[in-house]
Order: sequence, then structure tokens, then C-alpha cells
Amino acid sequence: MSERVAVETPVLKKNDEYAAGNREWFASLGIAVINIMSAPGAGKTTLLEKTLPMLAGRYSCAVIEGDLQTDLDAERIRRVGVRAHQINTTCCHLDARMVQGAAATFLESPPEVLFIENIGNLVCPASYDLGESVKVTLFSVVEGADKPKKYPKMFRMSDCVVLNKTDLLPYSGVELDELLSNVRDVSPEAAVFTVSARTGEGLAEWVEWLAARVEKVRGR
Ligand SMILES: Nc1nc2c(ncn2[C@@H]2O[C@H](COP(=O)(O)OP(=O)(O)OP(=O)(O)O)[C@@H](O)[C@H]2O)c(=O)[nH]1
Ligand SMILES: [Mg+2]
Repeated sequence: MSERVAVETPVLKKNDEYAAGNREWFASLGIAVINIMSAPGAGKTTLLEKTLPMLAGRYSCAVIEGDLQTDLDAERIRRVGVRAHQINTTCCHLDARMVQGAAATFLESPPEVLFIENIGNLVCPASYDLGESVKVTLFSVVEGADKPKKYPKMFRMSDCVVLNKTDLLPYSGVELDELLSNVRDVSPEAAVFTVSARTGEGLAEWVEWLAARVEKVRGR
């Protein structure tokens, strides 16, 4: 264990330096950066496919996609008419240096809002500051009501928790009240939304909250 700390500490310190640089850089360009984190398959790309058209005409957007392999998610984003850059990495998380390189690809015409879809993983992405303005944890209700308590870090550090796939609640055996109470225990300050990215239920409230945060970040 002591060996692990010795290796991780300098890695995280270096990452924090890159993240601080990113934060300054994004602020100087007026870019609001939204880091979306979740376990694999919770619905990050689907949420983006639905959210981006709702922001069209209001903000210019771009998306950085993180996956171990394929550019399938970037292709899905491009199909809704939004620029996307795919990162493939063997890591279980994105780090600030990767984000710096990916964000640079949009700089000919900097977006007002840059979304980052992190690698599907409910643990590691929580440890890596990317220089983002807003952290979002997306959680699929079918993963179970106990998970916020078992994997608290990501929930605790997020500005917003989006509970997705509410259309599956009747088949899941999960009590929404119990899940909400566990989210509240772990993350009392976060904004919490219950949505179905599939049916569209709850998305208007999430998008309004997001737009208000973007305005705040961009100083309006
Ligand atoms: N029933 C239902 N299915 C959903 C919902 N949102 C996403 N899905 C489905 O869940 C599966 C995974 O969705 P993705 O959007 O690919 O999830 P992801 O988090 O981007 O996955 P990774 O990038 O691989 O981590 C797909 O089959 C989606 O159609 C929802 O609200 N309800
Ligand atoms: Mg995805």
C-alpha cells in the first residue's frame, strides 16, 4: 500500500498542474467545460445526444469522447451535428493532459460549451481533475440504490447527479426514494435530476440547470 501511494501522489500532482493550466486556458477563452462521469453504459452518450439539440442555437458546443477503443461515441455525437474528438486510451480515466491535446483540436473556432464524456468507470475518473468547470455524475437507476454509498467519491465531488433510465424503474426492483436518500446522504449539496434519456422525461429541468451553470461560468 505504501508503494502505491508513493507512485500515485506524483502522478496526481502532475495531473493537477495540467488541470490548473487547462482551467486558466478555458477561462481565458470563455469556454464552460462539463465533465460527465459514470459507470459503463449508464447513458452518457445518450444523454449528450438528447442534450446537445436542446442547446443548439443557444451555445456552440463540442464534445471530447473518452473510450478504450473505437470512435463509435464520437460518431454518434457527429450524427446530431456537433463536433467531436475521440480519445482512445488504455487508462481507466481521462487525465488533464489528454484533455488539453483534445481541446486544442477545436481551437480554430472555440466552442462556448465543451462536454467531456469520461471513460465509463465509477471509480478512477473521480481522482483526476481535468480543469473542468462542472462535474456531473450520471447514474443509471438500475445499477442499484446502494451504489452511491459504496462508490461515494464521484457522487460527493459532483456539482450535479443525474439519475437516468427512470423508464426502467418498474422493472428494476429499485426504490427511487431509497436511491435519492442515499444520493442526498453522500452528496447533500449537488443538484439532483431524475431523467430518462430515452423518453425525454426530466431532461428540460436538467438542461435549464446546465444552461444556468454555463452562464455563471461564462460570467454573464
Ligand atoms: N431504457 C433506457 N435505456 C437507456 C437510457 N439511456 C441510455 N439507454 C441505453 O443504455 C445503453 C447504453 O447507453 P450509452 O449512452 O451508450 O451509455 P454510455 O454511458 O455512453 O456508455 P459507455 O460510453 O460505453 O460507458 C444503450 O443501449 C442506450 O440506448 C434510458 O434513459 N432508458
Ligand atoms: Mg458513451
